[in-house]
Amino acid sequence: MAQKEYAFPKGFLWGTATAAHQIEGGNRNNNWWEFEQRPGAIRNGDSSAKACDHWNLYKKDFAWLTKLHQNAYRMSVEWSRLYPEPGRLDRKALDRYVAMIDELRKRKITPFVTLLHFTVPTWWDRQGGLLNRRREHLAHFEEFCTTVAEAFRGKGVYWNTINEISIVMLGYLTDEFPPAEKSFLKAARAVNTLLALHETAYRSVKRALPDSKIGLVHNMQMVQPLDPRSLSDRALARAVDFLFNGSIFRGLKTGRLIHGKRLPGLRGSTDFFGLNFYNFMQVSRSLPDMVRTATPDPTCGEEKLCAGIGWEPYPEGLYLALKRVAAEFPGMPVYVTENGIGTDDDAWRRRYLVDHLKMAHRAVEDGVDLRGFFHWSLMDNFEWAQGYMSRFGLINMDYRTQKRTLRESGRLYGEISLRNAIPPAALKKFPGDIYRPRF
Ligand code: IFM
Repeated sequence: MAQKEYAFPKGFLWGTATAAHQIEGGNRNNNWWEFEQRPGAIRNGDSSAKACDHWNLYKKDFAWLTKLHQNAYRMSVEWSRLYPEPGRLDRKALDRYVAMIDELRKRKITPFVTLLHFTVPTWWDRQGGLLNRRREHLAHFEEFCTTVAEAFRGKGVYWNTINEISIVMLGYLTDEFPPAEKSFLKAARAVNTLLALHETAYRSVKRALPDSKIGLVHNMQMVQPLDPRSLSDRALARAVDFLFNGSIFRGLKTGRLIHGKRLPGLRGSTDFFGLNFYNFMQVSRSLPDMVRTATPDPTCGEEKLCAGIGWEPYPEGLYLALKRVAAEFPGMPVYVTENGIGTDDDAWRRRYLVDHLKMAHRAVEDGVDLRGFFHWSLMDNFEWAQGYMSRFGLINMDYRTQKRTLRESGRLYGEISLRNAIPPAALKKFPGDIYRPRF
């Protein structure tokens, strides 16, 4: 039987994704930098001080994009770098970001720019941060978004407003994110502020650049009851799904915040959907912390604990997530704005990539208007509370020397981008069925 061809639609975007704080180095004016100073907050005491020194090495890093035949790249602009103090714009920093965008364009790479990827300026955080939804407080973000939009005018940028509202919310449910508090009430309030920040970004960029394409980026959590026969597990799964996914979808569709009040301008405030997909969540009151992100016996290549973070791959979940987005937002273009695995086992990374792309392809065959795929990430980087231990890159980082070395997975991804299809050799190497967790 002839081998199935996994070719993607013409004009498909192939990219990698990064975020300023994780790669640039030198971002000391935001809430994450403050969090990093807390003893024990970051694994092995790692710090983002230098990270990949991308702020200085961006040209070299972008040359890799060309070598990998990329036609798109997702990056973020660091609000605290442009506005280290309220109302004071650092023009030199802005010029550097403009130079980055120009460098990408010179290389015929479409930039996707995220306006808020986890970090907020320290001064803004001290004024109430994500718990303050007052108009004057949000106006600072509006100023930042307008500045960036005007600076990037005419440069063919696609815009991502906020990265992963539901993950930022974890700062109010777990110790892994700042401010590391535990309060459902505050978590819900933070989600509302983040939705308001999304609306602010959408409105500011549209006002400055009416023709621009702007989308929210959502990390879809596939939430399942640990025991599908248990009423209580099923009820918990529904509640958690609403908190992580449903509240965001409903906000975009109806303009309602988590408590049901309407926010003017929120309804319909996304031109495309940015989907980040990594893992699943099984929930039950009987589990420690009520949740687990890997089955008791995952395969996961050499490492028992997938991703070093304990996430078990779930390729089929990407297909299901894409189908859900298409059902929630019929006819809306979708981009997979992140997908990848933190592992030292690069063969496993290649399998992960191939398995997920097969599922993305299946969604396309089913009619999902998927327009691009961004692998997380271009190179290993500062993985937040996990520090540098979790390696997500197509490029290996030696943090001591700043030497970058292309991994086999990088070569494979380059070939996929060049062919706009999964190459036959990769299909042969990772044949048959995708990896399936044993739920
Ligand atoms: O590194 C993060 C990124 O900042 C947001 N999405 C998930 C990635 C892997 O954890």
